[in-house]
Amino acid sequence: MMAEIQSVSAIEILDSRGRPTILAECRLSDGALGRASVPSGASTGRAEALELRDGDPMRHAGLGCLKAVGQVNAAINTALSGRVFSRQSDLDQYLINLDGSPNKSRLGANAILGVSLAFCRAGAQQARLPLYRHLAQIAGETPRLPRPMINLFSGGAHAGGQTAIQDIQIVALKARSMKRILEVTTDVFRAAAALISRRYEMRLLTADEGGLAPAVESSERLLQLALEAIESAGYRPGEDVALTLDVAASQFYADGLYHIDGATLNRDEMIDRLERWRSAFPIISIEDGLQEEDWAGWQQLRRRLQGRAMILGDDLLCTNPDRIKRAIAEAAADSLLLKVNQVGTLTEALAAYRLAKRAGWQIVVSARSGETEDDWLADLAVGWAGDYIKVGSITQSERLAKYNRLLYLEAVEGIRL
Ligand code: 2PG
Ligand code: MG
Repeated sequence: MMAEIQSVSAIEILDSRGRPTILAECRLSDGALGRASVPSGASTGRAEALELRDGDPMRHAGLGCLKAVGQVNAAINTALSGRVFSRQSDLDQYLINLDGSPNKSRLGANAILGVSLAFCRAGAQQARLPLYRHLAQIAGETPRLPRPMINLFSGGAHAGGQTAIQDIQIVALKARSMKRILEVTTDVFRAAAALISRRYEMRLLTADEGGLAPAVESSERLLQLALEAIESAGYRPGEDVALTLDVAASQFYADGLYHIDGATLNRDEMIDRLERWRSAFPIISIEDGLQEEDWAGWQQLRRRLQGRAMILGDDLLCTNPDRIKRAIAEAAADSLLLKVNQVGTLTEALAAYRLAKRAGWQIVVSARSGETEDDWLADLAVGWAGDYIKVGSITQSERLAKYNRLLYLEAVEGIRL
């Protein structure tokens, strides 16, 4: 690849929560054009790269992205125009150096990621490859479909905090195709919706990622409802359909304790509770079961649940290679939630991915709670051969853009699970 950049540019657009984000474009001198938009989290980890926001209370309650847009249109465009890059990693390293800060706070991780992704798309167009094939070449992987963990119930920061834990997701374990996985998922989703409207006479309100968000009394009640929904849809819990959790424990941790559904638990009690849930429900993965700085607690949790549930690090790891190295060395997790915008460039995300893979970890490629209709994440999960993908529920188009792309790659490009 020899890509001479003619120009890069960005505009401010809105994400699925109606908050500003960035759409970036990269034009190469041979005419190839790449365009990509950047997602944004709500339950963010403290070690994430900095998302540059305007802080101007007169626009979008301070969440505007005009500063980041300005960085792309001015400093980044001036630095990149006329420059030739032969690899994605060269462009990304150039951006990292241009920013010069440890957490991308000067140019903004949103500005940098927009350019990194737009350049990748332009590179795919130049090579006349679908994006997933271009990404597979960059990573040296063989494309395959990831198995989705699909949001059924939401709580926490994505649903107004009506229950403590953030996501209860379903995984169609036996399904052999993406088409079948989505059939099974929609069956369970419909059954869950019917169950809560019948039992609680609740309107079917959905949360940020499109999951059902009934105001039931506890997280455990949601787990029971999920189990009932699987059964009433005609599937065997734990055999046909399993559950995965994003506890997002940092969100309800304060003053050294976990404030969960009316109880106050210390670390050991929180681990006991997770183990009890693991025994009572068909849970195959627990994300952020403890708060993001409790490395010793994570070790304990992993020891207790090893082989029974994936110990999946999101806020703990923030897709940050240094934190992943530490977690491998200390046996604090055994799976990586990969969110490219937590670290800010494709190349750093790939480094995170490779570290985790080399350690024998499972990889879950993840969207953010604030998403756009862009579908690059599906191509990334396929091109990098992620084990799982987590995109949210099946009711909103910023989520379906990714599922529908996976369906397309299966049906038209012949990619398999
Ligand atoms: C998470 C993500 C996606 P957010 O915690 O895993 O569900 O949420 O984007 O708000 O960090
Ligand atoms: Mg999470």
